[in-house]
Amino acid sequence: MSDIDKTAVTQTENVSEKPRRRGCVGHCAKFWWAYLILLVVIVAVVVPVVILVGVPKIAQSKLDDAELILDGIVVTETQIKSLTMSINSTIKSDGKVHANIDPFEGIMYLEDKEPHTPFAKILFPATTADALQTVNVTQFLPIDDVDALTTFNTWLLANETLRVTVFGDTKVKVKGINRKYDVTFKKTVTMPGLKHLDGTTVKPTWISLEADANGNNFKADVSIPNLSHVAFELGNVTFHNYLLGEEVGTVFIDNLTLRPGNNEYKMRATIQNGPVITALGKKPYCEQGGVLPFQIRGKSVTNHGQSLSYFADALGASNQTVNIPIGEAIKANLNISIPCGGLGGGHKRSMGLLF
Ligand SMILES: *[C@@H]1O[C@H](CO)[C@@H](O)[C@H](O)[C@H]1NC(C)=O
Ligand SMILES: *[C@@H]1O[C@H](CO)[C@@H](O)[C@H](O)[C@H]1NC(C)=O
Ligand SMILES: *[C@@H]1O[C@H](CO)[C@@H](O)[C@H](O)[C@H]1NC(C)=O
Ligand SMILES: *[C@@H]1O[C@H](CO)[C@@H](O)[C@H](O)[C@H]1NC(C)=O
Ligand SMILES: *[C@@H]1O[C@H](CO)[C@@H](O)[C@H](O)[C@H]1NC(C)=O
Ligand SMILES: *[C@@H]1O[C@H](CO)[C@@H](O)[C@H](O)[C@H]1NC(C)=O
Ligand SMILES: *[C@@H]1O[C@H](CO)[C@@H](O)[C@H](O)[C@H]1NC(C)=O
Ligand SMILES: CC(=O)N[C@H]1CO[C@H](CO)[C@@H](O)[C@@H]1O
Repeated sequence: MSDIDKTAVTQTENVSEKPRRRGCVGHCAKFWWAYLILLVVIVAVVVPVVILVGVPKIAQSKLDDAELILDGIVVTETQIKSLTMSINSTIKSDGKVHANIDPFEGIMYLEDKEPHTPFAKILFPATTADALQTVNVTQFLPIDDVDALTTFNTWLLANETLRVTVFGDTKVKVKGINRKYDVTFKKTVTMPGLKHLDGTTVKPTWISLEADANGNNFKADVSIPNLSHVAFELGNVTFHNYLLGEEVGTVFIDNLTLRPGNNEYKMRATIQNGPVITALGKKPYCEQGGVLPFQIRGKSVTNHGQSLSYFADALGASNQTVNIPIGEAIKANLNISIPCGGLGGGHKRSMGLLF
């Protein structure tokens, strides 16, 4: 009792004005119970307000200040209705608040595409508020919204950068306080996109006027640079192949998985000879050794027998121009050089080209 009494007195000394101080002793002694009630009220009201409002606010603002970095995303076992997604991420904060964050389900959506529609739901594990921590998750992901996933893939493929938001409700427990608070985890990350697979190069290795057993008359080494932090297992991919605005054939790349860095693959194609030979005889191509500007655009993606529209439609949304040194390959493989103005009729007939 005396302890509380003393506290109450101390309280009044701080509160009271100096001139009144002398009178306090008697006054305070007489109304000690009033001060006690005041103190109890302060403890009863202010402390819970701090705990219920202040701490969660601090916890939320610390969480808001933290930075999420997506170090890598790997998409494998791609099927029509599901895929496996692995994410390596780092959360950076000032580390000043010691807290534990509960596991939570975070949705991911494109920040710059309204309405915000999740293309993935990821279960994030429990984390602490350490200054730097890595959060790596691997999970089986049913595809709930194939349109949203296709849009994400399309943006990832087309854009130089894209903003992805991770959003989820979770709870935080601050060290020393015996309860959990609701907080919202919301982070927008800018990630590099694939820029239409810019920089893809195709080096012909074999060219023939007659198709092989697969129906192909063209083979090449293709190098696809990956500017993003995302890797995906695509499978067997085919592309429409255009030359000077006209569709001239189909390109195939088998067992394709795009990874960060250079992706070296064999490609094969079935291409109409006529339009290629004609183009080679045209200016400016005949003047620069026959480098032709082909355009390719995704046509189909099949992985282990499953047709994956969320990749095919994304790859099919845009054309990528690839300059291919066809003239050189024809010279090397067929010993034919095509001059400006094209081959004479006799030459064409002897090559079996009637067009
Ligand atoms: C995560 O990091 C590990 C270890 O460096 C690596 O083996 C794995 O491929 C990475 N995964 C992703 C999704 O980047
Ligand atoms: C998590 O991923 C990072 C790379 O982003 C890697 O350095 C680390 O080893 C990974 N940790 C585990 C446990 O796989
Ligand atoms: C990303 O690419 C898509 C498809 O090409 C386009 O519609 C969108 O405006 C781009 N978004 C940004 C932020 O560049
Ligand atoms: C791709 O290029 C071809 C031929 O130039 C054209 O017909 C087609 O409309 C283009 N497609 C897209 C999506 O740009
Ligand atoms: C693609 O993978 C299959 C096995 O999954 C294999 O039989 C085939 O030879 C591979 N094709 C190429 C071009 O690598
Ligand atoms: C690609 O096609 C080949 C031949 O049809 C097949 O052997 C292979 O398994 C396919 N690869 C994938 C990943 O579906
Ligand atoms: C290429 O063709 C020319 C004539 O058109 C001929 O003289 C030359 O021997 C041929 N070279 C080879 C390697 O066949
Ligand atoms: C983000 C990333 O990994 N980019 C790489 C893409 O490929 C080029 C060429 O190999 C690398 O230089 C980049 O670092």
